[in-house]
Amino acid sequence: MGTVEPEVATTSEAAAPVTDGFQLVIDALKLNRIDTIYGLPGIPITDLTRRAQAEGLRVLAFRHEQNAGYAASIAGFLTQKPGVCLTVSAPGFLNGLNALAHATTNCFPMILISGSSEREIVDLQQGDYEEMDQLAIAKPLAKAAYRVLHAEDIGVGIARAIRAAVSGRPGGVYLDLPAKLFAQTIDAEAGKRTLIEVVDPAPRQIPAADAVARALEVLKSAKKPLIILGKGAAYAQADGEIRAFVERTGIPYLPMSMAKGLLPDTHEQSAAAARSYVLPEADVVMLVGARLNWLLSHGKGKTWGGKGHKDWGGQKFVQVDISPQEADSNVRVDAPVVGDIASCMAALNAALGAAWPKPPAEWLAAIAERRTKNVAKMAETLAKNPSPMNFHSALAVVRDIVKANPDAMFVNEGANALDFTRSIVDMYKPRKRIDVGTWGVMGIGMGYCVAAAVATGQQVIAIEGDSAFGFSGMEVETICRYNLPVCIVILNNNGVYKGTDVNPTGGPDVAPTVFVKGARYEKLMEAFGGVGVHVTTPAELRKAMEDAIRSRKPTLINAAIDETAGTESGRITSLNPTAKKK
Ligand code: FYN
Ligand code: ADP
Repeated sequence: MGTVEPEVATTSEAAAPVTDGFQLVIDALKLNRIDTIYGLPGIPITDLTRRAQAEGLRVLAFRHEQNAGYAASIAGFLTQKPGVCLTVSAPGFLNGLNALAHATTNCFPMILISGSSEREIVDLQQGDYEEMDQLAIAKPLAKAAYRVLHAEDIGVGIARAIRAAVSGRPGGVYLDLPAKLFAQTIDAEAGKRTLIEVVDPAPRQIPAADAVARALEVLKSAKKPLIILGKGAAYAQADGEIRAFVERTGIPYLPMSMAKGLLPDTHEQSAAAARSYVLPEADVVMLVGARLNWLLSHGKGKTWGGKGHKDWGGQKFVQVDISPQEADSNVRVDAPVVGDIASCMAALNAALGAAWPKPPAEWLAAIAERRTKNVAKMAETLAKNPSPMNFHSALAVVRDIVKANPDAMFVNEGANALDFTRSIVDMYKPRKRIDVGTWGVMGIGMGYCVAAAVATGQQVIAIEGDSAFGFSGMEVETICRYNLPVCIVILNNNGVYKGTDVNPTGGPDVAPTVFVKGARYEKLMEAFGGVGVHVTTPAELRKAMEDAIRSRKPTLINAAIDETAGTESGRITSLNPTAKKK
């Protein structure tokens, strides 16, 4: 165990103060107002975590690097500053890679900093401790990847990493720091001069006036216009401009999962409850920070009114995005507006004019009719109180609790636990809902909880499938260690999708989708000093959630629900080649 080294060490032969690699990394982060590190100590970065903490950075140590990485990635989404994840070499680095790729895929700014082994030995493949060419491995998964070999270059390395992470389309950046670098010493004054305070790391990108005019012209031609808001719109923190545009045009909008709450889900222009009606019916669709990827059926096929799987439904698309390459990635985009969303929406609002015609009344009435019908159907389902409790009766409680606590951060992962929650639990404020994202990944849960609590200071509510929770469950120790106001609700139906599969051979192993029946997950929280509650009814769930929010204590509520509840692959059964609709 090393001791904490002084900020400025002095060599025996020279009186001039010197600094070292550890210190320069910390100084460079601080200079750029990066105040939190999510990571896991070990060789060669243990002293970096100690010294960073001694210097006033918040260093949050996790039990597995993947969770620290997911935390960093979502901190980037929530704050527009790169979330930093710090790991050891080879295995720790590899554990962090999943999150790095996740950040890149989801357009979240994140920097994965990993210690690495001695270059000379790695390159000659002489079998070093944790030998691995990490830079080469990280490159295809990152938006950018850099290695720093000399202490004098640390300032440049951190500056480049920050710019790459947050400018243009945000993404994951890898920064390779070999062990030897940390111990290098240089003159302290000279070292200070090498540091860079990044000026304007995410420069505004103003859209061209003709692109804005074209977009409005296409929109104006619509009989059935629709706006789709994606998580890029949430990231942009342009909430006022977005809301103004939606309300001034009167166009119905559909929030993608993490854009829920950008306008309150109860907004009269929300078409969320008429999704499968508006997508094929709309004639002009404006995408704001949303890609036409699988989550939007690639803009074609039956979802969009096309005749076959790949058939274009005939819609025109307007796409507001920071990436000039995004348009036409799946179907033709008639009016790309390239720029940052804040600047684009401001320009669109400025060009709207006072007399923008509202969409035809028949379109709005048809949507309202579908919405009213679906909302009424949902209300009927939620009012039931079956025994045992099921997804709906549990989520009816969660819906009320979130309504009463609109500032709470909301984490959600699972299959059915994700899909039911998304459509049942309304969000009221921007950037409150954080979930599995572009990949539908399981495992973001506890990392997101930690980062959401730390980055926002708000109460966190996590709705977890029992399978999803398992990917990061050990981090309840981290949540307890930092005493974070996190209330985890596990919707426990004894398995993946549901708990009723049987082994067709009659052999001793249970089916691959089945877990220990009646597992007592709440005891995991109790083991570390948090509050664990086992509930079987909506009333018990309500009380447990209210207690958790009132006390702000780390709480895990194990909500036992009907093990027959749930469908294979939730709402995305069509992607599962062998799924039987059950
Ligand atoms: C939505 N809906 C509502 C409401 N909101 N009804 C009543 N009231 C309210 N407030 C209705 C909506 O109209 C839909 O019905 C239905 O609920 C589902 O809405 P959702 O969730 O918006 O739509 P859908 O079709 O599920 O969206 C497609 C999707 C989504 C691909 C965007 O499924 C998704 O985000 N999936 C992510 C899945 C994932 O990542 N899983 C993790 C891997 S799980 P209809 O209009 O009648 O259709 C591994 O197995
Ligand atoms: P969703 O899954 O919610 O549909 P996506 O992740 O598919 O959202 O899309 C997000 C889009 O937002 C990406 O294409 C990305 O380039 C874009 N984006 C991210 N940040 C900004 C920003 N500040 N300004 C403009 N576009 C942005």
